[in-house]
Amino acid sequence: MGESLNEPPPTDSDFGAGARMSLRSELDATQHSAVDEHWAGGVQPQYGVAPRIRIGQNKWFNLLWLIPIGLLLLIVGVAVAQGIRELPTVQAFMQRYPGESQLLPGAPVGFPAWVGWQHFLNMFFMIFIIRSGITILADHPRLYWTRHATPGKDWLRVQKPVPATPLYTAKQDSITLPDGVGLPGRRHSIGLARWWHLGIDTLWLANGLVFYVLLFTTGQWMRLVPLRWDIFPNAVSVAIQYLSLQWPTESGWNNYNSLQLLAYFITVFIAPPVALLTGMGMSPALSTRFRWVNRFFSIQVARSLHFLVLCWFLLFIVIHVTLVVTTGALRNLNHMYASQNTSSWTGFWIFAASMVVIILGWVAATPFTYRHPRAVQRVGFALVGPAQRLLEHVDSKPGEYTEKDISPYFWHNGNYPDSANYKQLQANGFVDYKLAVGGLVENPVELSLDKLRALPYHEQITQHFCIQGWSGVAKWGGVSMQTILDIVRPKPEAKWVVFYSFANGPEGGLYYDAHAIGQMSYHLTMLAYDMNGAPLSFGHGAPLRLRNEVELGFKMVKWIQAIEFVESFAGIGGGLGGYNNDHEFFGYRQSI
Ligand SMILES: Nc1nc2c(c(=O)[nH]1)N[C@H]1C(S)=C(S)[C@@H](COP(=O)(O)O)O[C@H]1N2
Ligand SMILES: [Mo]
Repeated sequence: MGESLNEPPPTDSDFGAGARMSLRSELDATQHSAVDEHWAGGVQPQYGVAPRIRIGQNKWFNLLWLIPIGLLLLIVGVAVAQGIRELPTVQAFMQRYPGESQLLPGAPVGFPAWVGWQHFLNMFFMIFIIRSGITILADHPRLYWTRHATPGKDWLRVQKPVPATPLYTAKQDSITLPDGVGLPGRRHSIGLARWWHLGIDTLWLANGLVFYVLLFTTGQWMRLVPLRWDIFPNAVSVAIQYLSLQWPTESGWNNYNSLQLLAYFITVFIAPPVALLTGMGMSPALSTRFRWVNRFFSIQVARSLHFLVLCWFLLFIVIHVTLVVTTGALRNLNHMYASQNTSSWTGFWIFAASMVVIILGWVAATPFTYRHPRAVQRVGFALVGPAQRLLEHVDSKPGEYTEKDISPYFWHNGNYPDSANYKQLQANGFVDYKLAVGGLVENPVELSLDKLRALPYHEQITQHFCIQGWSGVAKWGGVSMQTILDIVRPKPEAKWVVFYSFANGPEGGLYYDAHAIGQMSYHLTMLAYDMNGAPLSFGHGAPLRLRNEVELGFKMVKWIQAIEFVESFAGIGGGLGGYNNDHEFFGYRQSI
């Protein structure tokens, strides 16, 4: 990219203090502090449909059918297992592989108290993680296997097919959950759900790390890791025993049966790392930086796998709880809650007390979130903010995606502009449009589209990551932000760059967003007036929009009317660095 300018910087007029103040006065300055009926512009609840999986091109299988089909398969499975159990070869096999796992010599017997604590904390954290995860899914209730989010190409949806309505937005596609299921349940509450999800994740991962360390320093790991090949035939044997309804004798105090060991191994050592990696696979900053990984492991593959990890955990929880209850509940509860191998009621009462804590947490979480959203935002940011800030320092280069990666469908999102001012500019093909750039700069300017087009052309093919979960690759053409910086020359005090839209946000007041000035000179930060080789359309932000590829989509203001360099965003709008932060409790940095 040549950054040299072949014409002197245009300076026909100033975006002076008065103009900036009048723009600021068009922002909504309310300090929103609760989630109520005005939420997200008074968006009406909209429930989804029963989950459906796509079969072939366009046939959809309703997953509710799995209930009768599963029951039928279970009955058939029981009959088959009972039948084959009578066969001499199967009997010989089961004699040879009775199902118990053989532990290494020196493996510990019984459970120390820390296992009980870790188990409780893990359960406690997972409730919030799972519920908020479901709310995040509900914000774009579709899953895909390619990096595109093409309607009709989803492999799973919990929503009707995408309507053909022009300018249908991803926000319109989001669905409501019952408040006791989602965390929170309200439609498009993803901002708050993410603080829960990512914040508690850090605690869950820390707990897991402590668990790993303790497992390996105490030898307890030997009870969980398949160390001998015969664990697999033994697991088959256990499966036949369960299915034929002649269950193996339990001796979990000493060691687990082989199937149990495999299930625990997956749950402790496979599922959590996969959850972490697939979670990070959805980060724009990471995906843009590690593009070779992202080629195979795109955000949508990551999101789909992340969902399948959830399915594993849910399946595990259901089977685990069922078996704990049906295979000597009191003894099992004593193992985990009282570190003793008896059939007394001690473990049960400790378990019951822990359930009271869990149920209280479960019931209180959503109402608490609606009443104290700023507290949820603050705590969440304290927990995950450091990781988000770290990832913002990746200055990726363009070039990984090519024309053939461009998405056939690019979702629309957000609130469209409808001011008279904008409509008039639009009606005249934006010939009267002027981008005002001012604030803490040496050389404030107003740039017409012609002047913008006369500046060095910058083009990039990049992937857009909407916070809701959809993605799309497009080719953006326009002006590098570096070029704008070279023209206006920010003063040293300038720390933030505020982009003002012509459009209001859903609750009124202009849409705006503040970006750290450091990111403005990144290779992939630009003002786009072209998309996929054509002038930017109305829906995608005509005449000008921002691209900053280390952040989530909501920060990329469309229909830009002005750019202001400031020292702090505290006095702008609600003071939190962006419309979504002020109104929907998003964060001002969202690289994950
Ligand atoms: N002015 C304005 N800009 C906006 C929004 C908005 O509501 N108003 N929505 C944001 C969100 S949430 C996303 S994901 C992208 C969507 O851009 P697209 O419609 O081109 O896909 O625009 C962002 N820019
Ligand atoms: Mo978005």
